[in-house]
Amino acid sequence: MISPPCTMSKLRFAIFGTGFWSRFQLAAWRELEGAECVALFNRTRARAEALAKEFGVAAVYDDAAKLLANEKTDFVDIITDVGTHAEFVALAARHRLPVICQKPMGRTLAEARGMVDVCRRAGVPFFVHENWRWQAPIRAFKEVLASGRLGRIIRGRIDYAHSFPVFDNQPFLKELDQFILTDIGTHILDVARFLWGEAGTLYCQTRRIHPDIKGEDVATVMMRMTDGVTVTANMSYASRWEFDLFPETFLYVEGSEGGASLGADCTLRVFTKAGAEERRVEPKHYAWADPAYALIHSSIVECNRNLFSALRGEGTAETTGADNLKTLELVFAAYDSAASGKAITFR
Ligand code: 89V
Repeated sequence: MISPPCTMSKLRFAIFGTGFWSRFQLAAWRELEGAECVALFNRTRARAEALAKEFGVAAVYDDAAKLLANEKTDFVDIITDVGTHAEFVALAARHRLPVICQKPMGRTLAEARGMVDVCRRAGVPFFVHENWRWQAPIRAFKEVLASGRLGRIIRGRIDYAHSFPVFDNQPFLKELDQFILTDIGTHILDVARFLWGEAGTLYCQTRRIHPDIKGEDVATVMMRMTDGVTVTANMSYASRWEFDLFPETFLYVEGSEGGASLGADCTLRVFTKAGAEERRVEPKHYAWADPAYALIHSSIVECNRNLFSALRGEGTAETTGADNLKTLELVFAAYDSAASGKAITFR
């Protein structure tokens, strides 16, 4: 059993859902002083019991309503499948509890809007656990953009193309009618917004290459951002490269005074008239991380840190439910565009 760190004035929370992702989320919470998981809920009780035993969580439930009725909690962290997000967010809101929900927030834009609304009406903070933008190399790339060194920004590109068998650890992904845009597109289009602001127009093409999955596993999204920058996002779980660098995201930007790229092995390269510089942006390594997902798992800690500071009233959360609706608007517009073959205009 892993013993909890010594902390003062803790916020007590419950986790709903103890599948593949929860153990990393729970381990990441333990990196922060002041957060204490007091109860786990899972429909299959045995899975919650196993996780509770390993992490020393006191209470286990197979009924989420009972958990909230019995336990004193300060917030809820929802890590269940997307089909149950709305129900559990509404339950937490009825208990006047702040709530964190995994991505994708909802199955449809209407459902997600309803979730934001339910929390707004209950007066409870609502956050989406959108961790991708918290990856250290992506934060470093953003700093280069914000420095102004590249001059006027002309074009950006995001590449996330791998052949890593995501379905092995998360078999439910095979069953999704809408796959890559809801699973990775939520992350990648959120990164596009984080780096380059809001989109004015969007055009998308999708494909299915794996024969044994329901949804699309390739998506190409092209956007014109409101300030005129053109951004292309290439996503694939069917592309075989010489070296599969899952889960790295490659970034490129062209500016009037220089450019930057984030490439293999988290290598950040910046070039201007003054010359070129290159460095590796090493993400923090945690012993509990799955080596295949280490880059993402370290970003869970930073995402939790940001949301936790907001929960404590000490900082501002980046990925509120309201903010994440703008990312989901892009995701679902991408499906609309792929179905119609037409570009979508937002504003
Ligand atoms: O982080 C995620 O959303 C995961 C994975 C990287 C495997 O797609 O589902």
